[in-house]
Amino acid sequence: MSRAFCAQLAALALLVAAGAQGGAQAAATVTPLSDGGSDAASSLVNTLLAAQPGLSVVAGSASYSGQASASGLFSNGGLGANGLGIDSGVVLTTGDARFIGSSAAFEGDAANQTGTYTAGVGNALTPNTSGGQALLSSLTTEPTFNASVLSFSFVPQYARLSLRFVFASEDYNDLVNSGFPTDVFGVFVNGVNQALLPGTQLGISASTVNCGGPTSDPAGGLGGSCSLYRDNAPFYDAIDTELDGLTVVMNLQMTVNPGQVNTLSIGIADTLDTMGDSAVLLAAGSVAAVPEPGTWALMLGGVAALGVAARRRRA
Ligand SMILES: [Ca+2]
Ligand SMILES: [Ca+2]
Ligand SMILES: [Ca+2]
Repeated sequence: MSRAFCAQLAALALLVAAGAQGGAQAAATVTPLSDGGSDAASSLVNTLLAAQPGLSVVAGSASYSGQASASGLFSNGGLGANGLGIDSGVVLTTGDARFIGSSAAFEGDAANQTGTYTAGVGNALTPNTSGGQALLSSLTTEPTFNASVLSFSFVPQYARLSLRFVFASEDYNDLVNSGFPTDVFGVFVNGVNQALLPGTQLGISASTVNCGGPTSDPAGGLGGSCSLYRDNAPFYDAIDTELDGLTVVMNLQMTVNPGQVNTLSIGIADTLDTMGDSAVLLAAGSVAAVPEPGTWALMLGGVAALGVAARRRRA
C-alpha cells in the first residue's frame, strides 16, 4: 500500500468520523416497493415489528393501498442534528418515496413535478396518480388524493401497542395558518385514529404541529406544539431531506384489545390537491405490544432485584 494511498484512507476515515458526529451526512437512502402486493406489504410490516413484538400477525392480513413508488424502506436517516431522527424503517408518502432523500432545494412539489430540475433525484421521480382513501378522508372535510396506507391484523398479548414515527411535510410553512387545509396522517386502531397531538383530539399535521406560520407569531404553535417541531426551510439545509418541516420522534402508545384480533392501519394522504407532498417515517422494530405501566413497574422492580442479587454475588 503506497504512502499516498494510506494518507487518502486516513482522510476518508476523518470524513466518515465527522459525518458520524453530525457534521456532513448523506441523505437517507430509499428503496421503493417493487409492487403493492401482499409480499411487499408483509416486508414493510416485518420491518416495523420488534424482535419480541408481543403479538402475532394474522397470516395473509398485511396489505398496502397506494402507488408502489410512494412507499418503501429507508436507511441512513440519521440520528444527529441534521438527521431525520429515525435511522431506518418504513416510509409512506403522498409522492414518490425517494423525494425524502434529496436535499432541501425545492420549495415546491418534487414528486408531482411538471418541470425538470437542473440536477438531483427530483428528475427520477414518478408522479403519484393514486386516489384518496376512506380512512384518511375521515380526517378532513376536503377530498383526499395520493393516499398510501399500510394495514395488518394482529393478536396482541398486552393492552398497549407502541410505534415510533416522524411526520414530515412540504406543507411547512407555506400552508401553516393560511386557512388552506393541510395533508392528513393517521394511525388507526380498529378504525380510530390514535396519532393525536398530545393532550388533544387533534390529528398530527402541519396545521397542528408547528411554531407558527407565515402569517402568525413565530412563537405560536397549537397547544405548545412548537417543542415537537423541527423547521427545515428550503435552501438552509438544516436537516438533510427535501421535507420542509418535521416533527420530533413521536412515541405513540395505543390501547388495543389483548387476546383478540385488532387491525392497525397507518396512512397518509394529500388533501385538496396532489401537490405539496407529505411523508411519515416509521421506525424499524418499534411496533410491539407492551405491558401496562403497572406491569412495567413490576418488571423493572424484578430487574432491579436481579441487579442487587448479582452485585451481592460479586461482593
Ligand atoms: Ca422542500
Ligand atoms: Ca402528491
Ligand atoms: Ca399535499
